[in-house]
Amino acid sequence: MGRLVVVSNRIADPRQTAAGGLAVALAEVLNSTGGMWFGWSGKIVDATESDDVVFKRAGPVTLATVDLSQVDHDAFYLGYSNGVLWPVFHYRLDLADFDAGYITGYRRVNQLFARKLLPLLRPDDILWVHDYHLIPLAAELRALGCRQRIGFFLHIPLPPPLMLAAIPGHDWLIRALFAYDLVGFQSKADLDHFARYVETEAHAQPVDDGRWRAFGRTVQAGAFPIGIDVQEFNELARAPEAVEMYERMRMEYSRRKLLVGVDRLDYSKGLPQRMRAFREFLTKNPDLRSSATLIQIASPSRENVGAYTEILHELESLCGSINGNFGELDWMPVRYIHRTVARARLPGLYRASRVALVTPLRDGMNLVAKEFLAAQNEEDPGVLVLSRFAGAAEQLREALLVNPYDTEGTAAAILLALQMPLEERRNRHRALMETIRRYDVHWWCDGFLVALERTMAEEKGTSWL
Ligand code: GDG
Repeated sequence: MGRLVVVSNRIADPRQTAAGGLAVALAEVLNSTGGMWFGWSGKIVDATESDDVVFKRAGPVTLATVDLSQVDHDAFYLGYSNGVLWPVFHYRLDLADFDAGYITGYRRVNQLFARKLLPLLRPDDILWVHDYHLIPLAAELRALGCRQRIGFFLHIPLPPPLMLAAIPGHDWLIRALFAYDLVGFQSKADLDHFARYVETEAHAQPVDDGRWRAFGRTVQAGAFPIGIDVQEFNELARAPEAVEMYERMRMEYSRRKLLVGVDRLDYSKGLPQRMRAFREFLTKNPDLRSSATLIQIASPSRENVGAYTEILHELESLCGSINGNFGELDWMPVRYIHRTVARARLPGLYRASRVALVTPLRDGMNLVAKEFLAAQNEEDPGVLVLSRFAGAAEQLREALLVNPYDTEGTAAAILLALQMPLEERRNRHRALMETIRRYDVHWWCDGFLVALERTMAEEKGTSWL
C-alpha cells in the first residue's frame, strides 16, 4: 500500500492524548501506519498573512497544516459546517441557518485545502478524507488533476433523503461524493439513506456489490462502524491516574450508586431529555432517591454557535432545579461539570459507575458507549443505557436500548439498570465486549483501507464542479 494521507478539518498530535472522537481514532490509525495528516492548524489569521503549509514531525507522522482567515473560518466552519450540515445531518432542520454566503465560504476552504494539498502528494498515495467539513474535497482535487485513490468517511449520521433535500444545493453536495472511490458511513441506516437518496433524487442504479452509478460516475459505498482501541483503553484504565480516580470515586460514593454521562455539550446528545428522565426516575422512586447520583460531564464545544448557548442554559437550569427540588443536606442528585476532564481519568470514572447514560437524540456512532464498556470490571460490570438513535445501537444489542424522547421509558430503564442482578450484568457485558473487541478501531481502519484499495480504478476526469 502507498503512503496514507489523512485529511480532516482539525488535526492533533498523535503522540498526545486528545479529546474528541475523531481525533482519538485518527491518532490511533496514523500511529500504526505512519503517513501524513493534513488539516486546519486551529489558527485564525489575518487574510493578508502568508497561507503557506506548516510541517511538523510527530513520530511516524508528518503533520501538515494551513491557517484560515476569520472570514473563511466563520463561513466554512461556524456557518456551513456547523450551522447547516451538523444540524440537518442530526435531523434538526429547525436549527439550520441557510445563509447563502456560507456555502461560498465552505467551497472556498475546500478549494484552499485542495490547492495546498495537491503539490504534497506522491503518485501512489492513498487519501482518506474525514467528515462533513470536507465533502467536496475530492471533487476539488479531481478538478485540479488529482488521480490518486480517495476515500471519504462520514463520522456523523446521514439523514433520510427528504431531510437532505431541504439543504439548498444538496444535489451538489451528494454529487461531490461521487468524486471519491469509496464512501463510508457509520451504520447500515446511514448507508440505506444514501442509497435511497441517490435512487430517488439522482436516479442512480446500484451496479453491483455496493457500487452506485450516477452523474456519469461510479462510487463504492459501505457501512464501516468505527470502534475504539480496546487494548489501549484497558491500559489507560490500569494506569495510576485512572486507578486513583476510581478509588476516590468509590470512597466518596461508597453508599451510593453512580450514574455517569460524558458528552460534548451538544444538542444532539440529548442532555436535557436525559435530565428530565432522571428527574422522572427520582419522582417515581422516592425510596431509591438518595441511593443514586448522576455525574454529568458536558465538555465545552462550539461555544460561538448560537444553538450551543441555548442548550447550555437549558441544561444548567434543569440541573439547578433538580438539585434544588430533590437535594438533601448531605446529597445532591446531579453533579454537573461543564469542563473537559483529562482523558487519563475517564476510565476510572467509568469503572466506578454502575450505569452509563448514553442517550443522544441522534449520533453517528458514539464512542463513549464503547469506552464505558471497555473500562468495566468484568466480575462486577456496570450497565449501559443506550439510545436507539445512536449508530452504536446497531451493534450493541445487549445494552438497555431506550428512546430518549420517552421520558418515562428512559426513567424505567434507569431503574432497571440500577437494580439489574449481577448475573445478567455479566452476561450482557460479556456479549457487548465480544462485539467491541471484534469491531475495534483497527478493524474499522483496515476494513476501510482494504475496501478502498479494492475499488476499481476509474478515470475520474477533471470536469467536476
Ligand atoms: C463524532 C460523532 C462518532 C468527551 N468529553 C470529554 C472527552 N470526551 C471524549 C470521549 C470520546 C469522545 O470525546 C467523544 O466521542 P463521541 O463518539 O461520543 O462523540 P463526538 O465527539 O460527537 O464524535 C460520533 C465519533 O465522531 C467518531 O466517529 O462516534 O457519533 O458525533 O472519546 O471520551 N474526553 C476528555 N474529556 C472530556 O471531558 N478527555
